[in-house]
Amino acid sequence: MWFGIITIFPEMFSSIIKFGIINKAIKKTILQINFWNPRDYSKKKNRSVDDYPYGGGVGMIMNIEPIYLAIQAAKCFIKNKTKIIYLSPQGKKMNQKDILKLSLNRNLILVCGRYKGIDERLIKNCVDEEWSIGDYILSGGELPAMVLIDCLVRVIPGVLGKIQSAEEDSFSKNLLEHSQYTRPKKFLNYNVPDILLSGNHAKIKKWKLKHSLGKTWKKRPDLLKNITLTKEEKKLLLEYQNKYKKKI
Ligand code: 4H6
Repeated sequence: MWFGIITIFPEMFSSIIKFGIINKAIKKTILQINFWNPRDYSKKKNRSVDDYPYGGGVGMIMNIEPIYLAIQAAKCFIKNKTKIIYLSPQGKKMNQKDILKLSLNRNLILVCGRYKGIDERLIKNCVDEEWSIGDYILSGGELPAMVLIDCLVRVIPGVLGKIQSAEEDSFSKNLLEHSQYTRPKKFLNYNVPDILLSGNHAKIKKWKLKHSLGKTWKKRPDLLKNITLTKEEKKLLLEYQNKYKKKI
């Protein structure tokens, strides 16, 4: 997958490029990231890329031209079909389903706004999709762009290995993961649930599903409204709920 990033702060991205699975994916050439800085396309003496808003008001607005030219340069570089994405608080709030859909693109150009955002004419005429990472305000689109890249890279086949398919299973079911444990079996007086140490794979599978359902019911009941449970799943959740109610 290829990303062209339009940003006045390309250095911010070193935090994700240098570490973890993004770094690994770049080394494996599964992932390529290139930058275009609107300042390089500013025709003003001081390389400025912002100006006062028409109609007055506080703050500055990013000029259309430097961003337009930066996008053109990125398009010329990649040549192939590419979608232009704008990260903004006004975009559609993205979820894992949206990520899976976006991951079908080979190339994406991510436009990172600063100041109070970009001249609307650029968004209307040059942007294909506007996305938000959540209902809160950041000082720039760079962090949302990094969030999007991280989400996309980990669903590219061959980046995560085996873990991924398992993880996708639980997410495609729209459930939270069950609790996880590792060595030691006992720490202070805290124990690992007996079933997980039993070696009985059928029982363990049931336990995992039950606790996946139970966790979702306890922490994110809104997710349960979107799915229909099988008879077996209903039974397991009921068992979990009865045990939980006895404890409190
Ligand atoms: C575009 C337009 C995305 C980008 C305006 C971006 C939150 C998200 C930005 C702005 C972002 C998100 C600049 C408007 C600062 C408010 C950059 N914030 N803003 N939720 N900020 O995905 O002032």
